[in-house]
Amino acid sequence: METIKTKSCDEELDPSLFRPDFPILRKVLRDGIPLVYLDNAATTQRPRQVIAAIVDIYEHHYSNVHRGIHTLADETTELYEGARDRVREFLNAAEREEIVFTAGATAGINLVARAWGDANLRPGDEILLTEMEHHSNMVPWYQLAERTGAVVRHLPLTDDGRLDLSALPHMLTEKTKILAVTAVSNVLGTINPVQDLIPAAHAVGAKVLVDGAQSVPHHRTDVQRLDADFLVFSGHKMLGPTGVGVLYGKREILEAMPPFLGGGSMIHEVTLDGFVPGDLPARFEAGTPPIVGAIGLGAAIDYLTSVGLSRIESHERRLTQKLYVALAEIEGVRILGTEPSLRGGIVSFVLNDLHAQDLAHLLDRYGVAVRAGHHCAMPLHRRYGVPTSARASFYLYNTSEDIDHLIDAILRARRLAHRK
Ligand code: C6P
Repeated sequence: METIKTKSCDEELDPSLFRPDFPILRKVLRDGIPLVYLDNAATTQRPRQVIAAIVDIYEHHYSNVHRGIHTLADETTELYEGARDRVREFLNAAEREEIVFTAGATAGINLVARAWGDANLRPGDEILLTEMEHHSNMVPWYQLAERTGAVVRHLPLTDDGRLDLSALPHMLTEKTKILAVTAVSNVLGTINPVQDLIPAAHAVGAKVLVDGAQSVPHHRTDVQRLDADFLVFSGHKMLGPTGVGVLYGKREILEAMPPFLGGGSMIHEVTLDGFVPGDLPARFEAGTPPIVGAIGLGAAIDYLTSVGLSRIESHERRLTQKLYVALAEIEGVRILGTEPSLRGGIVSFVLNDLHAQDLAHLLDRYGVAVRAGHHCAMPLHRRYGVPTSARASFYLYNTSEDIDHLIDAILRARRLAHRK
């Protein structure tokens, strides 16, 4: 295993120390233009240490898990279950059985909507979402409502991109069976007060699912302190591989849930008459699980832990502050959402004279990678009266110069667009 440069916890994060770990950041695009990667909310890049862990397993240990009685099967099972231990520790979950490996955040939400939702919701019950949810935290609940006759409601947003908590008392009621809310908006960057929403939901007897896709990679998450019932996230947004994610669920809730996917590994016994489901967490990991993905995620957690999440968070806050101020100085720019101190490292914006997708295409000419579109949050964009936006999002390897490049590229893109 390669070593990772660590620094004292309170020292400001210096991205130049970590950038050499990310081979792709050395990529030079056409005409010798260096890559400026600002699309981290979509997916992050991987350090050598994570790539090495993946290569290591394929070269030295690889087999299926939990099945074989041979050396490779034992080694791979040990690595896979070791990754589960890393995730448990990272989230401060009470027990390793509460960590279910999934294909990603979307798969985790669908699992809960199917397994918990189908078993617990009745016609007229309410599912409370918010208007800022990613489609992955909307569509599975709409599908659940269609199956069960439950009703979906949405907590509204303020004009400046926060949850409108004044609506909470009449939206969160005894009818609410589950509140599903993102911890950080993938468009506005807003950090939601999930620590207050969870006790409020529990007070009316509702369960809470936290969509941690944009929070777990950037902010310290303690599921016991939060008292979250469910929390989901994806490995690829935190330096890990694609195709792996995590569903955290409280043991007593997971134990009471019927399995969702059926297949190998999730059973105690199968007869010609039926089956007896297995124990946690295998009950929810039918079939061959994302073995290499999970092990890669474990390596990513090691990397993030050694850098320090609080330093990553402060670093991103500095970058966000700088970008916010610089964008606000450009004429005709509208930044979606709230002030920098209330948001993570995500800034979405629109220009009054250039379509977001056109802007992103032009930025790419200057080497700057941002996302443009509705970011899988169409209702949110509708709420703010724009069909799409451009989005810059940061991670630990982004530098202050990346923002200078972005601003310079926006100004050049605008000039180019108007020259045509
Ligand atoms: N958002 C973005 O560019 P998956 O695709 O399963 O790894 O993650 C889904 C998901 C769920 N919740 C939130 C808040 C998210 O941001 C995402 C993924 C990416 O914003 C891809 S659309």
